[in-house]
Amino acid sequence: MTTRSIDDPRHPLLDALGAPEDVKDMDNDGLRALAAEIRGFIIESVTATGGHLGAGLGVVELTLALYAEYQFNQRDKLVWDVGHQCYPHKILTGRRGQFASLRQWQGLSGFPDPRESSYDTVKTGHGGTSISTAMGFALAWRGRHEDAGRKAVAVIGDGSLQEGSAFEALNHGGSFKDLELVVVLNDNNMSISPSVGALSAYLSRVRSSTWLNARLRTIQSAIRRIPRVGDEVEDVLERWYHSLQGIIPQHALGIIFEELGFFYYGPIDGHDVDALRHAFRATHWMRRPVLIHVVTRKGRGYKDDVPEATCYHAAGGKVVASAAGPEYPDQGGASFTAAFADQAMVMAERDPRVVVITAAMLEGTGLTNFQQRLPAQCLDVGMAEQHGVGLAAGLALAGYKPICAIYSTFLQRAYDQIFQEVALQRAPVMFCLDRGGMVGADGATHNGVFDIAYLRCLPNFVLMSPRDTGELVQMMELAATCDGPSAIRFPRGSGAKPEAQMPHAPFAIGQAERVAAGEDGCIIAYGPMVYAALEVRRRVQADSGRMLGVVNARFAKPLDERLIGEELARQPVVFTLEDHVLAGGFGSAVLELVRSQSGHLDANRLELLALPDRFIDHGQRSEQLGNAGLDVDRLTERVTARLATVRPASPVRLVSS
Ligand SMILES: Cc1ncc(C[n+]2csc(CCOP(=O)(O)OP(=O)(O)O)c2C)c(N)n1
Repeated sequence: MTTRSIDDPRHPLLDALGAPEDVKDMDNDGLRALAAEIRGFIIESVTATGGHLGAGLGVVELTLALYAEYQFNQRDKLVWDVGHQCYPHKILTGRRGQFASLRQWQGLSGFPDPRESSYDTVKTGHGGTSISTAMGFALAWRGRHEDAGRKAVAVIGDGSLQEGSAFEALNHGGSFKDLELVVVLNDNNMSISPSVGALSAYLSRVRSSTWLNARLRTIQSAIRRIPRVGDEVEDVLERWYHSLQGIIPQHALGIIFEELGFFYYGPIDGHDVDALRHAFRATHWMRRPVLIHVVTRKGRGYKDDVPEATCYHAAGGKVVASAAGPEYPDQGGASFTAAFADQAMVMAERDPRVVVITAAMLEGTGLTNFQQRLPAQCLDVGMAEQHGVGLAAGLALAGYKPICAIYSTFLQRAYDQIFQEVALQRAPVMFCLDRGGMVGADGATHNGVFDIAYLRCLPNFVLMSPRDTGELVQMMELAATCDGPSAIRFPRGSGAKPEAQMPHAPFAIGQAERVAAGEDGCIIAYGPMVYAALEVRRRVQADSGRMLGVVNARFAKPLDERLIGEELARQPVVFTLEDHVLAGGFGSAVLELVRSQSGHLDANRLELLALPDRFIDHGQRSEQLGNAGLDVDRLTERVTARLATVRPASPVRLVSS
């Protein structure tokens, strides 16, 4: 690890800093120098470990100014939206020494986590939630009459502000005239890629209102000359702002937010510590919802002169060696994401009715090239999963063939749209759920381990998961023929290399595949866990001579009742295997099948291998799976232990693989 010790001579101010409140004793020159140290530390540390680089670099001054003006651990509360920008906050709150372990197993989380620090209000990773949470604190204080002068501060990016839930919170928050809620809008005109949509265009107009900016600078420098800013001056300031509304273009004063009941302050330069501190002070006396519009540059300080589309949203970092070995199942082939995007392009070029929908995840879902080549067939709806799914339903009902490319974890946002707009109408929307299963370094907020459960209970859905990238292509073709909704889940990372993939025979909806024969038991695996099952089979045979059959389930709904029923009827023990929680998952579906045919099938022969009923933290996927008892080593142990309880069958026969 290249990260320096915390006594690095290049960070004297950081070394001298005790509690984050110490920044209150620093003058603004000192804060600027501290900002430079923090930036240098983040760049060096995060380019080594990997992690969210750009967002944190953009809010260094903002974080310092917040800590200089508020009292977060005692009086006020700070809620970061998404949380990927919290590295400066973590550094200030005593976690600098742990940055070498960032996003590694049992290391520092890349997101806020109250288990790490009492300065972290909530554990987050999904966007659009901060205003609601902060408002909850503000309302609770108000209800207990503990709110006087106490601020609940939400820091939200312009990308996350597009989430429906953020708008819902603005709508509700603005209706409380006396709520001590502060929303800091961190506007860098970026989501992961450049922000999209009408709100983004509006914010651009506000930002470019140079006339207004010039006046704001005048106001700020006038106030700056006053040693202690009294209520009287602030009152004048507020009236001045309101009087400006009559004479300048309305959009320039954040009229949207004003109309929603917030006092709007801005736009201000989010890298100007003086301006930030004055904004916080100037609004501190106000007993009403306030929105402070701060303009920052994402990735500030890191190769500033190199224009980069994603402003270094995330840095890859070096591959961190781990005792658990390489990530599993990362088998050296093309990534599932790339295979999905290539196939989507093939289908879209063939049929102009095919439209892909992404919710601010163009890069993550592999669709950048698609968008460049077929822009008319690629809709980036912004960070708005609910709308994306509702839109897909409408398009499908109108004769289009929408493919919703949304990560398994983020699709949770759109659950009611999936139910009503899609399932209830039997709208033929194809969901392609990337990051199904353990995702690694992003951890518990991002693991996509609930989708089978939340989709399987909805009538009309077909659920499938490919064993490899070749089967993903087949499944997308099959899903395109469905007359109702379908969902294909596939994992992060790469599958088996093409030459290592088993042959791909055509198949129909609900048809599983026997990939290896054996009479001592059978593993019915879902998705890429099929390759893990084959490896377990190999090891079990080598260790004990017992031969397991392996079935590629392909479908969690509808199940291949005939094939699975046959295995359950003839094998001494049947294991189901999935990278998903036990409750409601693929194994649960098989158990339900057994119960529905209890006259014929014996539930005691069934053993469900799935994720336990707890959240699993960040680390490499191999470590996460190991912790859950689902890596190949532990699977082999668990399967061997169960096989020891049943009599071996003979003779052993090997059909394939
Ligand atoms: C509900 C949800 N959808 C998608 C994401 C993926 N995501 C993480 S950060 C991000 C962009 C956030 O943009 P913004 O709020 O403007 O913050 P910035 O990174 O620009 O500082 C997205 C889309 C997420 N975290 N949560």
